[in-house]
Amino acid sequence: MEEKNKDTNLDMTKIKPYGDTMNDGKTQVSFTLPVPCNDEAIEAAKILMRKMGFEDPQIVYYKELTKGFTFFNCYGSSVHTVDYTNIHVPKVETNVMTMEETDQYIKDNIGRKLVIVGASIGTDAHTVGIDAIMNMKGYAGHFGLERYEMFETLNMGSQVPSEEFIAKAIEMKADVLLVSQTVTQKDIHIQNLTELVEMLEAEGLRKDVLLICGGPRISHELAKELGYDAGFSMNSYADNVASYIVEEINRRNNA
Ligand code: B12
Repeated sequence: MEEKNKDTNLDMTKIKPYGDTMNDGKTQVSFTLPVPCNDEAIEAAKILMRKMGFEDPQIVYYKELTKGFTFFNCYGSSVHTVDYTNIHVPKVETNVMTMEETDQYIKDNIGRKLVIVGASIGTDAHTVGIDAIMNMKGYAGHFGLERYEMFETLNMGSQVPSEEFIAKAIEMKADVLLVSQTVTQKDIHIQNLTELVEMLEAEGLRKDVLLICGGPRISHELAKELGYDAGFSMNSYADNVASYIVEEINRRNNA
């Protein structure tokens, strides 16, 4: 592109995707159409791109996945913009402490070990998320909750039925329940998370525990909507969760 055609204006009330130059709107989209892999399929993909708000659609890769299904990689320029200045996302607000500071905070303010039980519940077989938060060795340079002196922890792993999870929480007199959900197909995570809350309420336990969920497609806002105290998503670490736990339990103890 010639220098004189470059748009260098950045208006935070009207942001759009950035590819080569400011405001060019360049976006990559991939999808599959349930049609045979031919010229009509490519045209259908371009029409769909225009309907989705992309100018100058280009199909840069396409391949038959199986008979009657075609996969596309497309480029296009988004015509839409977003007012970034008007976005406010609810999130867990915590003063993040180190492991040593958190242990000291518990000794100074709570005066006993806190019991934490975690699991990936329901049909969900993904353990890496809950392990990242709980495992002794930690994740991405952040030690997990098992390493904290003032936490007594149990990581029950994956595919744990809600009944078993609750039974263990009762047995261990858990202060905190950590629930992981990774699979979101057909909103199975909503179903699993809701079922757990309902069972805790039915047992009269909901108010006695700090109930936290997490996963790549969980937000704090969704967690609150589903009846959880907090939700953590990608790029959250044991120290974020630990700091929230101790500050919140201390706040509740003093309420
Ligand atoms: C590894 C993996 C697997 C492994 C899991 C092994 C194991 N022991 O966990 C295996 C091979 C078993 C697997 C199976 C399946 N998988 Co899989 N899997 C993945 C993969 C590649 C990585 C997930 C991962 O480990 N991420 C790393 C961790 C550290 O990240 P995280 O989970 O986001 O965790 C962080 C945060 O979210 C948060 N967090 C997570 N949990 C919690 C909990 C609490 C309390 C807190 C505070 C924070 C927190 O903290 C963590 C650290 O920051 C993803 C794709 C991807 N690249 O993400 C697909 C993916 C998650 N899998 C997927 C699918 C569909 C499946 C299967 C259903 C496939 C199938 N048809 O059989 C099955 C699941 C069957 C079942 N019953 O659950 C889809 C899910 C799509 C969706 N939106 O639902 C993905 C996204 C792949 C894809 N693109 O299609 N999978």
